[in-house]
Amino acid sequence: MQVTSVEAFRVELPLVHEFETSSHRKSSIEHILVRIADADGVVGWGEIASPSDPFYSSETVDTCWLILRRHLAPALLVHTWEEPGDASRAWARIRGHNFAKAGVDMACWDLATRASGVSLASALDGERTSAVAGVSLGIEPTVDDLLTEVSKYVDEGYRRVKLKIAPAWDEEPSRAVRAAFPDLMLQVDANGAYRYDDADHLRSLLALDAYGLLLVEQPFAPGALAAHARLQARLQTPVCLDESIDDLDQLDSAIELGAGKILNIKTSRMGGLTVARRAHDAATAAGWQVWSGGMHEFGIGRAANVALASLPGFSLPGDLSGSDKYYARDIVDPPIRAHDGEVPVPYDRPGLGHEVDEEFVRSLASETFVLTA
Ligand code: OSB
Ligand code: MG
Repeated sequence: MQVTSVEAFRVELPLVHEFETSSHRKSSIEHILVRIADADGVVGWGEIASPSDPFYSSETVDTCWLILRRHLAPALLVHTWEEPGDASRAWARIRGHNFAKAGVDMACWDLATRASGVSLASALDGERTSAVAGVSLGIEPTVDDLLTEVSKYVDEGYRRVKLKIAPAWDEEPSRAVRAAFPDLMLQVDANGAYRYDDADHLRSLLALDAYGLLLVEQPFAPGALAAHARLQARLQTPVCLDESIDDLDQLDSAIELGAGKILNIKTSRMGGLTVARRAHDAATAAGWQVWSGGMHEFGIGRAANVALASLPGFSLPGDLSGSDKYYARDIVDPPIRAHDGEVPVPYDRPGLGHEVDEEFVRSLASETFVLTA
């Protein structure tokens, strides 16, 4: 395959409900949408789901825009590839910038699978017909507000809820949600807000064993693999890594150290579907469980996450809610929806399985560029 044009759009959508994590609060999300085409006019779409601020990772929308325009798009335009899994060879020399890479990699998978008329999920060797969905709930002003949010999604059929936690917002919300929903699959995500060497932090984390959680996600800073291993040795609840794992070498180190038992696989954080699929293979071979995480994706990135979650090892519910949890109007048709807490995998439609509303994307774009071969 040979990509002959790369077009990019900066698009911002308002969130239906403000989202707060241990680091900050947001009311809208800006992502970069990537449209590639080949000489036959086949089109593929990808989404660069980097946050605007460098609080989750060092990337931002601005750095992604720059790397895409200056490095990734030019490299792709001179690269010939057979399989979508080989497209990423175009940028093998470029270190880091995984969110930017993930959007281009996704567009290549979409283009190749549309060209051959197969679904992305079947091209990835997916098997699951639906992905069990879970919602990720931000830090709320009060525990009562949180319980209202949890009730809303439980009533909609979601069977798993993830709570964002931070020091001083951990035991109380966990206890309250567990008391109100004894059978709910419940897990927490600290986004690295704790330190192993802080006695209060450690006490709060160890206390979480009382609430029957599926997992505790990323308690410590990304580089703190040894601290995660020390915590896992003392905690019954499985430790899950998110920000710590950007590539397969870090995953190898985490497995070797026993820094957890579960991996949150995000297409964006791992630099694309190609690496994410390998992470699934390596983690499950080592006896870790995996699940599909999200970055508040619009419909393109969300569809890619659903396709990835069709792989057999995705045994835990993902952050795969319908796009209506976040956005009143999405940029794809049909929109992505959960039914009884599950998102169906569209094996019967080519590529991502959802058509991009190009007119809507163009009308929303605050900035665009096109590069051609
Ligand atoms: O840590 O999983 C995270 C959103 C933005 C940045 C980091 C995270 C998240 C989420 C949202 O938890 C999950 C979703 O997209 O539903
Ligand atoms: Mg996380």
